[in-house]
Amino acid sequence: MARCGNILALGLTQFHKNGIAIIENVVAHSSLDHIRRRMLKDLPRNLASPEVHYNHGKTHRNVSQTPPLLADYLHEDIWANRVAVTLMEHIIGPKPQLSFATSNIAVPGGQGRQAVHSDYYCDHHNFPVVLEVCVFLDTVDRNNGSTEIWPGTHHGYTKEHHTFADMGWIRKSVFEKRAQICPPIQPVIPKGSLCVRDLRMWHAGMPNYTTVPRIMLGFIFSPKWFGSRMRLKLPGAARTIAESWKQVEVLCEAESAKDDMDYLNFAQEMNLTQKERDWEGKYVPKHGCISAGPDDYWEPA
Ligand SMILES: O=C(O)CCC(=O)C(=O)O
Ligand SMILES: [Fe+2]
Repeated sequence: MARCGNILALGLTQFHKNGIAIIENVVAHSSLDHIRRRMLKDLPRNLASPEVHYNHGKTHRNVSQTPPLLADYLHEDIWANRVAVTLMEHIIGPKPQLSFATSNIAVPGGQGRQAVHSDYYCDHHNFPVVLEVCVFLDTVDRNNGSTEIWPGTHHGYTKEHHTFADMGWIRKSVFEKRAQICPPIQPVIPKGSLCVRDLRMWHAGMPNYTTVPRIMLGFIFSPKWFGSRMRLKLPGAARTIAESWKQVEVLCEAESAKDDMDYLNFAQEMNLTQKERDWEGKYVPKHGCISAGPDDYWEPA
């Protein structure tokens, strides 16, 4: 018990100070390897698809890929990890809702890097509400594209500091100033860890200099009162498993997907507002369409 108490106290301290808590040794390697094998097998088909979703431009080769949404792959220690959920419950309240699942793959051979950005591209409350659990399927470091993170940037910044209305990229003058107080880091994160981060915290996808794709799964949680408008689409058997987890509430579309669903073609749209998306209106995140240039990222002097 004491040990659990310590982890919780440490995790909460890290989270509130930095906007991210990294917890080691909480995911079974067998769960990670199982999903990793399948995703590596899916990757060529994802890259060949006309619908492939590149983040921050094509040349950087950071792609989103839907993880396998099949019953066998719904490992609870990844999708609804109890240590992560306990930490989240102490931040955003009981039984967080899971409404979005995706991944980012840093494909070898990419040029450049991502812009310094907050994933919270729109107006938000000034306290922690939307959290992401990130799970790397292998150890990450500077060499294979550990995400650059900007500790403490979940506080004190808003949409006012963004370059574009709906992308979350941070103005150069703002991140240059921040770097003088607290420069970013690329942490080493051992396999079996997970990260709980505040969606407001700045970060940037980095190059993968190895020949092995770096895969990071991302699961978005929010409190019930927030009323996330996003929904997962799971086939019946997977949905039954997800809905059996007592510690979280998994939000699914009203109708389950067919058992032979091609999950690679189901890319969820991000909506971090409390309203339905206005498909006709001006609010369309253009995250995937524009390449980041040197004015969008930070380099030490
Ligand atoms: O792949 C990564 O390390 C980060 C990706 C990311 O932040 C994004 O696409 O929004
Ligand atoms: Fe991001």
